[in-house]
Amino acid sequence: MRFDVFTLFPQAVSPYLQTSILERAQQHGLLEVYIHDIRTWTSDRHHVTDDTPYGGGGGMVMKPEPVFAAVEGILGSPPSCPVILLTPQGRVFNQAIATELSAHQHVALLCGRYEGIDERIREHLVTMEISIGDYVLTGGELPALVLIDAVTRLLPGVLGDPTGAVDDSHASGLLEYPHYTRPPEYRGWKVPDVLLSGNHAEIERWRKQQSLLRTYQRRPDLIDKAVLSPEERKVLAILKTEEFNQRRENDDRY
Ligand code: JD8
Repeated sequence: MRFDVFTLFPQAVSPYLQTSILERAQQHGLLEVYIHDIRTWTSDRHHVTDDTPYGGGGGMVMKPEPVFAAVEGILGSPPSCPVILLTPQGRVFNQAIATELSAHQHVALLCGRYEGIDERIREHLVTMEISIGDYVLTGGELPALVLIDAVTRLLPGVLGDPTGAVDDSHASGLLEYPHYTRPPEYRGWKVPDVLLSGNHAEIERWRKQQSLLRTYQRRPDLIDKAVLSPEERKVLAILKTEEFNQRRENDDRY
């Protein structure tokens, strides 16, 4: 899969792509990322990329000419791939959107800065708008990296272990069970006995139960959406009963 990232801060984007899974995916030819500095597509002497907003108000707005020149110069006019703008006004990114995007051969990512981009870019160049969540960032570079990371993990052959992606918390729709590694006891804190038992059926049951319990306690919204097996529904019903009984015991005391 190929990504073209258009940004005024290319130096903010490249380092993360040189780490672990993303770097390996590129080495294996599964992922190609081209980072384009929008400023190099300006045609004025001072390489101006932003200007004051019409109508007044604070801040600066990214000018249309360098952005159109960059995107169309690299991808043609009109581009044949989706052109995604990272913006707080976009669809909120999730695992389903990541899966949807992973089906594409080629995606362009446009990173804004300042107060944002001239609306004509959005209207006539951008084909999709994505936000990575409801909090305020400084620009679209981190969102672009988040998107590339999430999508790349879904590409065939990227994760060494082919079960890795399906085991991920948001892929199964449930949160992950707790993980432990050596030593078996640290500062008096013990690893749960079941994990040292060597009984793989028991371990799997424990992990499934922990996943359900954690999701039920921390993200009940995910439980409502998750597709649960009859066995998982049974475990969940028991967890709810236990919680109910626990609450009654507490209530009886007060
Ligand atoms: C792009 C500029 C700064 C500051 C309005 C737009 C995404 N989930 C997300 N949070 N923030 C962004 C994001 C923020 C951006 C730009 C993405 C370009 N800003 C803000 C407040 C005033 N601008 C984002 N995706």
